[in-house]
Amino acid sequence: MGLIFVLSGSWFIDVEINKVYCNLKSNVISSNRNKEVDLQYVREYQTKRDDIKHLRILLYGPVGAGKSSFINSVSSILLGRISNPAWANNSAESDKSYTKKYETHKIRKGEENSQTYYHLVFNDIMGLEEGSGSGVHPDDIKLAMKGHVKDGYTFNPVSPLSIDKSDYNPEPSADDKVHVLVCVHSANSAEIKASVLQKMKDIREAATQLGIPQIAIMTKIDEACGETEEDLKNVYKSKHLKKKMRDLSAAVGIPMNCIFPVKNYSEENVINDDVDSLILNALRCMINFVNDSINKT
Ligand SMILES: Nc1nc2c(ncn2[C@@H]2O[C@H](COP(=O)(O)OP(=O)(O)OP(=O)(O)O)[C@@H](O)[C@H]2O)c(=O)[nH]1
Ligand SMILES: [Mg+2]
Repeated sequence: MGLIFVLSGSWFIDVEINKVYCNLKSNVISSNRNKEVDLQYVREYQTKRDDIKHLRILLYGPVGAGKSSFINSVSSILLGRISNPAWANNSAESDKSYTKKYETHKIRKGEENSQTYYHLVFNDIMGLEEGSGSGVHPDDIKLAMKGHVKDGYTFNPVSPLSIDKSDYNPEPSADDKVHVLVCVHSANSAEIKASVLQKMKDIREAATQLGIPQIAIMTKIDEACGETEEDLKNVYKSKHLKKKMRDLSAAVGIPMNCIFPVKNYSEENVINDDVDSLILNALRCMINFVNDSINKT
């Protein structure tokens, strides 16, 4: 079922933040040891429900926040080499037309001829933008959460998918529905604009009503401050990032212990343990939240 969080006063928030920071800090200190454990956990994960073959993870957030890069990064970590499935089948990254399509990204176990997949799938969507008529329509995200949006559907910022369209799935299975909603936000961006924030709140409320667990990923921590640019292990020492996470928590109503700072693979051509550790920690927590939720229903 959905997680209900109450942020009641700054004293409570401070205590919670400090507790979370202590836990996270000790995690990061032993991060490389945890990486192998978390990697194995994610690779071997299977749901306990017969009707749900894979966890469906839906990413949403402002344009350019790093949604597609997060999917690419997870794929790279699981494959052990840089891979960019969320940018596949597209002429050029700068074209961006592909971001308008709803697509399920599965990650193959092994190389190209393998027919088996990890039990996590990702749905990447068009980014949220200011005002009506641009960016993904929030109603489309709500339909996607319920499993009504078929793969290949092209988002239309002006009007959401309707029941009479062929891209509308009238009878979604438990597998088609979204199992965890991930808000993606950049640590290196200015305050979220009011109209985007309102859309994010609507989406979150709909997810809560549907009993979908929610977390947030704070991307681009490598660009947000000198300490993390120098060394990602400084992530929980950085006062600047702590403030950014606290601001995000207050703005979107996701508690600090459900916000995960990460750096996506963006320019690298080899994988890196510090990048992997932070992302795997986020994935592991996602899986745990979903398990708590789907095993109850
Ligand atoms: N340095 C750095 N760059 C990042 C990170 N995540 C994403 N980027 C870069 O930010 C840009 C936007 O990333 P995308 O993954 O396309 O963002 P998106 O949210 O999918 O964007 P839309 O689909 O247009 O809404 C790309 O140039 C990425 O390489 C990160 O953690 N660190
Ligand atoms: Mg994208």
